[in-house]
Amino acid sequence: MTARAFAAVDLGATSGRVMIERLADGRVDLELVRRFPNGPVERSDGLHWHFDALFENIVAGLADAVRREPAIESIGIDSWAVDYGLLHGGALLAEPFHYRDERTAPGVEQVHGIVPFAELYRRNGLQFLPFNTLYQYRVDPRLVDADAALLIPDLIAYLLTGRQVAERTNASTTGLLDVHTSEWDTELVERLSIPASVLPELVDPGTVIGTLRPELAARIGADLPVIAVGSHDTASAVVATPLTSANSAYISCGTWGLVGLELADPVVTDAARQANFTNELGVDGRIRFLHNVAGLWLLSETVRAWEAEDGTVIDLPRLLSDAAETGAEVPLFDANDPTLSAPGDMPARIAALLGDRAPTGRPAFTRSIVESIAAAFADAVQAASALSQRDIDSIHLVGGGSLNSLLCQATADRSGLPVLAGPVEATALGNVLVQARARGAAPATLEELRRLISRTHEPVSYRPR
Ligand code: LFR
Repeated sequence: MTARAFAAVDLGATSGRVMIERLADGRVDLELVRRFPNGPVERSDGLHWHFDALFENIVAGLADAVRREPAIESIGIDSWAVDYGLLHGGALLAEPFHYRDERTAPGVEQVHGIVPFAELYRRNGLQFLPFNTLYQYRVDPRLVDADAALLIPDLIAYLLTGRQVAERTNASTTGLLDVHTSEWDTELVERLSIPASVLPELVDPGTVIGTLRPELAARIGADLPVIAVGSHDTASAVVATPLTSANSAYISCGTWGLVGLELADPVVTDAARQANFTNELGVDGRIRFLHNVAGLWLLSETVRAWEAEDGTVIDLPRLLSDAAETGAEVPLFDANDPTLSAPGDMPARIAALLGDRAPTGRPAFTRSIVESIAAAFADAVQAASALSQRDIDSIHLVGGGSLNSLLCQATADRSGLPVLAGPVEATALGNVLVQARARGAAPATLEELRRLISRTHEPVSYRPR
């Protein structure tokens, strides 16, 4: 059988990738074409994303992909959520802000002053995160000059095709989507004095957004359609998480660990609000009932600080194996402590939380981080189970974290549940499966798509000890 090929643009908070994925004989295989660094850049007015560089890398990566695989049929784009670019007359008004920028505090106060959080939660179903788009909009002085506000994947799709849309899974992270109807909550938008005219038409994953603008088609070397996928990276990751039953929880672990369940209906109870669980929209109208836990961010920022101190690159596998030797009896800290959110000296901030319990050597300090993340994962799985009244019998851990065996084992040990790790590239796989399905090259239901993933990517199993 000839393979059907698709291109995935998958942007994470620390790196972006362009990948080719091929479907043939009931398998889906990946080829990495280009990986490029990403991260916060400090400007005079705060933390931003280096958007021009990202876009250039995407276009160059797509051109490479088409050179390697002329049979590519379409392009899908996913990224982290909540951040956006403002457009006026089709031009970007400013470089998009990074969600870790700390300018949003007054926005939170203003929004909650107008719509108390309990009401907000009943309307949008979102956990409180200080960077949710609606808080960012409130403090963005340029919003009044804009004629469109596009989340990052939608912004890229617009620059590629010329069409402005809001893909629904990611739109659900703005806080402005009605959790019950999945439409813009126009009354909420009005109460918050956000100009409704900046909110584009909503589209579902699988919709053809448009075809490449002629000048980009010429650079990339093909006249390809851009198809909306689960453009929120976590939505794409959940598509390709090989959940086998309603009793499986998932952890999509990269910079963040997104811990939760896939549900048919939102849970917006007082208890869910108090536990800070979110009801983000998944592909095919499923609900991603989950909680954000600080994931590998804590480790990568720590390693970054140590590397700056040493002036050399740290061998991470070596550090983790040394950490494995130290034993699990290390002090724990709250991985979700708000003081750990911004970039900066992570070891010092963690040490401040641990006080005189802080381990002195780097391996034990690393172990403390890994065990604290795992403990937060286990707590979130338990909370998801209690809040949704569902028994959980296994955890699927996907994304970059699935390669960290110390973290996978610690999560199994602390939750008392088997952890099934992988695929590491769940997000890119989910991105492509939705494109392939839209083009008739993959089966119709999420369950069938997940069976395709389990056939191709056998998970690594960690039993609780
Ligand atoms: C993961 C993620 C989370 C979102 C956070 C910020 O990459 O998309 O789901 O809460 O980034 O956008």
